[in-house]
Amino acid sequence: MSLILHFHPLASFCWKPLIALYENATPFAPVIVDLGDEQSRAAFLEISPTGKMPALRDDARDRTVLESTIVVEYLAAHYPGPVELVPADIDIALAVRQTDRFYDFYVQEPMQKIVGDRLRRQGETDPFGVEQARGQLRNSYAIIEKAMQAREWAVGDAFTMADCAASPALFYANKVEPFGDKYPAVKRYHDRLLQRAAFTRVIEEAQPYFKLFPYNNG
Ligand SMILES: N[C@@H](CCC(=O)N[C@@H](CS)C(=O)NCC(=O)O)C(=O)O
Repeated sequence: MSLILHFHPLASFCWKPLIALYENATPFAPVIVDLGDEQSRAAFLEISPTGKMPALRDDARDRTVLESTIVVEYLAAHYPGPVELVPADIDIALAVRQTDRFYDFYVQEPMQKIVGDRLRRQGETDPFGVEQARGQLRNSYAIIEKAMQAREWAVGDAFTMADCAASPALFYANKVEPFGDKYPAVKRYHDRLLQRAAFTRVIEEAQPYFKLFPYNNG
């Protein structure tokens, strides 16, 4: 098998390339990284020196690709399939990249801050930072609410890398700062993403690990 994805089934940034791989039925070998296991951690640090996942190894092309967005870009360029993850039209591609950045920086990052704080020891938490992160999520929801009024997918007329980024970002953000009734277009978009077979599969595969998620509510 040429492609090896190093990831963890619960890790939100890892869901982006997983969704991309499943969308195009791209064959790959999965390697689950356990950062709590000395051997697994040491092996992973050889591949990804920052310790951040996902990482994609492509033996056929002798490449190691880091950063979830770059992994999806790499798949789009070298292992294309029926779902055009990064459209050929440069203006649409730029909008896809911009939206992918939006979901990473302004949805995933504040969500990670809130989750990470829950895992801190007593006395080491950062309530001010968490409140700021919640405010940033609500601001992002308002931006998405406006953008998604009449849209099916994040950019253009078809599912792209931007939707790969939005899927885990909205899934986990909704767990830590629920959309409630205030953002119906965000909820509709999230529901649409949940109906994609690739995303359903990723969530199903994460089920055994959800007990480790500190905001797990079933
Ligand atoms: N910018 C990176 C972020 C990756 C990231 O934050 N990954 C998390 C999992 S969702 C991770 O590796 N956490 C392990 C750690 O920080 O020790 C990307 O897009 O790949």
